[in-house]
Amino acid sequence: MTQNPPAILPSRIAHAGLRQKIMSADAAAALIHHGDHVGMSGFTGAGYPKLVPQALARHIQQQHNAGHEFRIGLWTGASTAPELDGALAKVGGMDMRLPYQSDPTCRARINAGDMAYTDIHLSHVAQYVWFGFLGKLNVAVIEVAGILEDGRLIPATSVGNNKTWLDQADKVILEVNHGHPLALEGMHDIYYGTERPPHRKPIPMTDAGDRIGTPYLHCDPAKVIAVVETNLPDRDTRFAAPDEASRRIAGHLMDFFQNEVQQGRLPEDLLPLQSGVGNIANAVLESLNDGPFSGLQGYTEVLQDGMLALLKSGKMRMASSTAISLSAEVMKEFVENLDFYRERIVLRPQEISNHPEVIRRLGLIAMNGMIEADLYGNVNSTHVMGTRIMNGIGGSGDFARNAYLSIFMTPSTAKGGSISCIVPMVSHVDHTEHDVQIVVTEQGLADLRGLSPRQRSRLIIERCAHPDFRPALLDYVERSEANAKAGHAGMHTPHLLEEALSWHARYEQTGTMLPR
Ligand code: 0RQ
Repeated sequence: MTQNPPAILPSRIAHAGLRQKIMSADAAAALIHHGDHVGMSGFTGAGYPKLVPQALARHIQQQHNAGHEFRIGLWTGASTAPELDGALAKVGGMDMRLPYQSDPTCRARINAGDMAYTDIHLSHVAQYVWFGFLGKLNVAVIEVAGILEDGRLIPATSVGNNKTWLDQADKVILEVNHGHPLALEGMHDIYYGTERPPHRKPIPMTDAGDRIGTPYLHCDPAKVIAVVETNLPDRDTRFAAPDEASRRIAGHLMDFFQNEVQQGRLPEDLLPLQSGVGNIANAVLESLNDGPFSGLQGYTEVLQDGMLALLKSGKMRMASSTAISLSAEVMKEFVENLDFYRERIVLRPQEISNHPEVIRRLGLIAMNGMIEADLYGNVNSTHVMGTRIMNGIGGSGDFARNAYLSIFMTPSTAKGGSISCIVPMVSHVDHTEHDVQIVVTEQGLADLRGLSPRQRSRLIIERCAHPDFRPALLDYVERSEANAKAGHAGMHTPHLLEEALSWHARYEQTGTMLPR
């Protein structure tokens, strides 16, 4: 691992020309026009612009009040925060959004049909934009920790798609956040070596900690139309203390990892860990801190409290990510000990943190949440009852498809036990049976590797389904197989087509999936 020495920075905005472009957020927001495609920074509540989006929302509201149409297409790294997605969704200011969101107001708009949402693999976004599949990127709005004398940018707490937005946008607005510690400088690794096919070369990374780029984002100062100064913290990403279900899920995974090590299928320090968003993922990382494994590595897209705790305790020796998304309390610990963490954390563009080539080469253990799995191991991560978006696929597909081990986890029931998260057929498929190796609920863990569909269905029911739903699931399997044996359907993946989604329909009609 080579570290570039931090550059000398006389002030946060050391470039004389860019200092001339400092203006208010309202003045900067007024430079964005109706119909623009706007690429903003931000990944899971980290490193998003805080003032310009809110000023833009005010501007849009004024335009609407005056009877003018005003909507933008908003592209980001991943989810942001109420000051960005929330503010713009509230005023109906977006006609399309990509590639991932988790904001309640934004979600409600999408599900009401008021705005379009393009839910795509996070590793695909940059190349969609390079090749113009999404149209022209008009404006980039990027939060940074500082600007060097020569115009290079010190990234903030996430990198996401910022490199691509800065390269591709016609115009750039920079939000320089004085709240971010300048000691972030040197933590990032921005790789500028990606070529377009057919000229691509291997990404020169063989270890999760390798540094293959530069700590700074490049930006043509001539494209910068505004610089706005802020001093506001990132979203406080709070985690619930692990509940009983999360603890049991984590426990099943620890037993599984230990057995894999004993069988010689995993090394004693495991393999680089990818961990998804949310409380369960965080609880699993907390369990690793109490577990027998050490010398761990992280290769993930979002670094949450649990992973920082592993770095702090020394159980994890390094972590690569594209964003640091912490609770306010743990952020304080991070900032106070930045010299320690700068040696152990690398923040990369999401086209590299989520790159299939690197994920496959490093041999990741990918652990992600899901909404439901079916009897054959297909997984729905995104749609409630098949039609309403929750968040989006995010990076889960990038990791699941290419990892050495792909694990999906959920409590066995949702909504107070009225919904079974193990269903006859998933109501939407994000990860097919071919990309799902381990399914785990608080009930137990099903290792699906090498099993045929009919072997999988019995194991998933026995290990993962809640006892309240097991008899009905088994009954479905037995009747599906009898129907197939009678010649009415195939025996490879037996289903009763008219009944396969009846559990979801029953929930929509009666408020419970439980049979009457
Ligand atoms: O809704 O809060 O209204 O009660 O879904 O569920 O159990 O709190 O779980 O926070 O881990 O989220 C799949 C959404 C799980 C997440 C998902 C309801 C449940 C609750 C949340 P309420 P939990 P989590 C890295 C990788 C896709 C993206 C991804 C996710 C809410 O993990 O978005 O993995 N994954 N990215 O009640 C109806 C069911 C349900 C259900 C749960 N079967 N039916 N509702 N819920 N199961 C990060 C990035 O890519 C950026």
